[in-house]
Amino acid sequence: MTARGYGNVRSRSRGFTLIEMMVVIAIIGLLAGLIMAGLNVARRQSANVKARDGVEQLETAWNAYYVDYGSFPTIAADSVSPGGGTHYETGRAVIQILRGRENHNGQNAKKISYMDFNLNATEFRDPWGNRYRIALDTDYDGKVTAMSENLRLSVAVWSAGADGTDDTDDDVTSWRKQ
Ligand SMILES: [Ca+2]
Repeated sequence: MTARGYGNVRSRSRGFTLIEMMVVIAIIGLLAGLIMAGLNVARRQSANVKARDGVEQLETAWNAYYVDYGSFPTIAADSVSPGGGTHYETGRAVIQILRGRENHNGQNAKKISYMDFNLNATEFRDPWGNRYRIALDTDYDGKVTAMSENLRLSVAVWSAGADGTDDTDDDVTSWRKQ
């Protein structure tokens, strides 16, 4: 009895076989893969939250601007025309107007601060490095066109999402609350 028990202890302490080592390595690899996948999902979600925050801040800022002034500025400097209709990007002129510290061609003449930006910021980019897009109802017909959508809104703001392309599933928009 004693001798056999001793033998069992010896065989248990002989270490891992090659197959056992391979199984352990495979399991570690699998776990590492799962952790990396989880981190990627978390990173994507946090970027989406950040983009939504930027979109909502810009939407709120422009709506407040309209309440204060009763009109929208026409911003030649930051105009873009993606697929028809004039839109604005969050470049220098938009930032100057919304931060309200300096005067941009008489726009925001009361110098009201609608949004905070870094002191030296000349543009405002989404988490994927692209400027936000803004559509303002500058002809006051109660509608704006944003990407391929006609919206009964006076302000529409969006980020093109991770792929940097308008009108794809990953866009973050002020009118679709995902
Ligand atoms: Ca997109």
